[in-house]
Amino acid sequence: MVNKVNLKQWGLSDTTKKEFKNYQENSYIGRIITEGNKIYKVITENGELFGEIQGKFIYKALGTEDFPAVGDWVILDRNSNTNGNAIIKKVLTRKSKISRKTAGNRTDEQIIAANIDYTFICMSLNNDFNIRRLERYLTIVWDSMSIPIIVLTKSDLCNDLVQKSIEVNEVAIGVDILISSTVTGEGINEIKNYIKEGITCAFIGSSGVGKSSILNYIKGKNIMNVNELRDDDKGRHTTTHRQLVSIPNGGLIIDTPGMREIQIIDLDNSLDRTFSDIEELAKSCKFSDCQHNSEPGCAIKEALKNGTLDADRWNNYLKMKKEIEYYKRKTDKDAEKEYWAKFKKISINRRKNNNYKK
Ligand SMILES: Nc1nc2c(ncn2[C@@H]2O[C@H](COP(=O)(O)OP(=O)(O)OP(=O)(O)O)[C@@H](O)[C@H]2O)c(=O)[nH]1
Ligand SMILES: [Mg+2]
Ligand SMILES: [Zn+2]
Repeated sequence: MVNKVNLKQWGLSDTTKKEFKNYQENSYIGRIITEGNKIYKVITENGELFGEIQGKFIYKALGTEDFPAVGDWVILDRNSNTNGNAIIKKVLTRKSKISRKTAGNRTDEQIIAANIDYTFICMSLNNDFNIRRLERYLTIVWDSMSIPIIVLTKSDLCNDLVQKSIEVNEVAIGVDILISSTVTGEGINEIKNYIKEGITCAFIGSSGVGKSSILNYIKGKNIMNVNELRDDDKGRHTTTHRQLVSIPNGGLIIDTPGMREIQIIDLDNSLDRTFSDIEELAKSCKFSDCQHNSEPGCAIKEALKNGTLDADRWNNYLKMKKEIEYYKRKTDKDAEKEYWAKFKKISINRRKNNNYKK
């Protein structure tokens, strides 16, 4: 069969390609373009097809985190739609993911987008302007392992640009800051400069700041709906689902619906809730600081031995705990400094390489 789609243009990296090579029979690779009701639209070498997750996958998933998200590279059991929807067998390792705590009382992590190179944090220069909120968005993006870029939108509606730019600079050391307007066209070329072939960018930010307008402007046609009737930053969400769109001359953009309230994931709490049975069990260990290795009177070891605690579940718990330790280390002060320095360096190198033109 002749390959119609070059997946490299859809962001396929050598690392992901290599990982895919471990899967042989009945395995095809694709990238999630959009999602609705657990049906996924996937781009493959043969074009777009629909995929769904298989029972085993649902069973194994601990939380929404483990489900495929827009931008994910996945393994499918077929490469055409002719025999019904493809089954998504696996999500390949993510190089980055933007996530947040699910609204309401569920503590599951919600993946907004995966495998992103640059995340454009959009904030409008009029009604939406709020430095504290910008800080929270920045935290989310630093944690995602993608590189944040701040886009101050609707410059045509702002008459104290200098003051606002200074405020943003103060909280965003080492981060590129762009000013844009889809009315005057200001800053659009600067945004475009990042979106090169194979590069995936995500637009995040509150509802109504103009994310979809920028995408439409760049794409040169109305891919995403924009609500022309509303005259402020409030009101209904216009974009209702996340979508990965390819840009002429290379590059990919993931448009996302505006976030109403953003929360940083409360990891400890989430661990307790997801594994309340294990936390409960650990309370009956003989020693309160039991590491569940070889201590006498360990309730966990006992439960694993007599089968009341599933070994897989225990291993998942350990894995998640490790991730949380990592996350905590990463967010403590010294690690944070290191983190900023690293991205500052990337940002400087990028300027040197002249990818960034002012
Ligand atoms: N004056 C001005 N208005 C803009 C600009 N960009 C977008 N708008 C208007 O702002 C409103 C919201 O724009 P959208 O692009 O739908 O915003 P969004 O961020 O995609 O919103 P959600 O999809 O709800 O998250 C629309 O009425 C746009 O016409 C701009 O640069 N200047
Ligand atoms: Mg939108
Ligand atoms: Zn124990």
